Amino acid sequence: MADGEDFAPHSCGECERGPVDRPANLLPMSRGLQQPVESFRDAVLRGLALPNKSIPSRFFYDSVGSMLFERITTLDEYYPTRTELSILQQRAGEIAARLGSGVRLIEFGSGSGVKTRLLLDALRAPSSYVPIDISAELLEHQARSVAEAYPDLLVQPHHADFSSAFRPPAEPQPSSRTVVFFPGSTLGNFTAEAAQVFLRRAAELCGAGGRMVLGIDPFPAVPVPQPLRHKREADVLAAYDDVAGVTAAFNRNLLVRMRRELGAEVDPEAFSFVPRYDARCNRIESYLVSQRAQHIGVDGQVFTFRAGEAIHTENSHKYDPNRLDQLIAGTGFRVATDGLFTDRDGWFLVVLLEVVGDGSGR
Ligand code: AVI
Repeated sequence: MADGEDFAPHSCGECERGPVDRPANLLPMSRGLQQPVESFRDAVLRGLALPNKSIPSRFFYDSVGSMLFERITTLDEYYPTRTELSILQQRAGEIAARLGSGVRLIEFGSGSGVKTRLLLDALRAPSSYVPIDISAELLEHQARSVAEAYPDLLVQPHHADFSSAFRPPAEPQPSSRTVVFFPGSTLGNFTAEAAQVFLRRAAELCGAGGRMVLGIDPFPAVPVPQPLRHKREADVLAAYDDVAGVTAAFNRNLLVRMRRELGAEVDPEAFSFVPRYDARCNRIESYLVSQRAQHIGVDGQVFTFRAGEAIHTENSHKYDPNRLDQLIAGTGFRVATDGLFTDRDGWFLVVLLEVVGDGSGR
């Protein structure tokens, strides 16, 4: 399929207005998918056949899951979103000044949210904004809303799976440098190995002179002079175990999705949601645990569960701020001088990375 031909039918009302009122600064969506991504069906059949059952966390985000995630970001317990926002509210100007004028801003994940806007508002005459996302529908919708809000900015949505290799889009117009924006501590959902591969690809994508603005969830907290509240393991765990049960519903939605999309015979309520902090890997691990011995049927296959047997649904890695060099080493980036931006209590960290050499890591 040629570039720009892959818009999914979509019924948000805004997009139904059609090409006539497509903003002039919104370029057609380009495609960078190099290989077909694994479908939900294939991932479920593969994951439930493993000795340690698991389903990749990227399948959380259907329309219901995305809504539940939005609710998570507003929960009292879920500190990452509000603390990262507070950092950007206070320091976006400073960060933007370090990035310079005329940059091409590439965002992994199609943000049209507050964080993207805080950075775009602070940047001086950015040359273009390139949101990259696996969901063509969401991407087109979000890209349009940024294009409408910033009529002088060229918006170039790119449909790709940023967690695997992809062909980057050609630059629509010359820029001073490429900057990758990856907020929200989404890097934490990758394995350590995948995070390294991802950062390496991002450095190559940025090339010489490139920068990355990366949001991560530090644990232990970043040392600050007088924190009002110390960040404890219990705070990290509580962010994934909210009292209202929204994170539990977010996880169980995988089973609801299996029923709806794959006709699976499974009772989501027969699984409890169990998050736990693993100190060895410094991460929260999330599980759906079978409350009893049971069979579940998916697409003609039967999977047996013992009472207490779990489906691993997500890892959310935390990063020791004193060991950032380990995370970055060999990726083609280094932490920029004075490149750590944290909140008053040191609960979140926005890191400014700069490309070493041409970003190839050599
Ligand atoms: C998107 N990601 C960074 C979230 C996290 O904190 O791992 C997803 C999430 N899972 C449960 N709550 C939030």
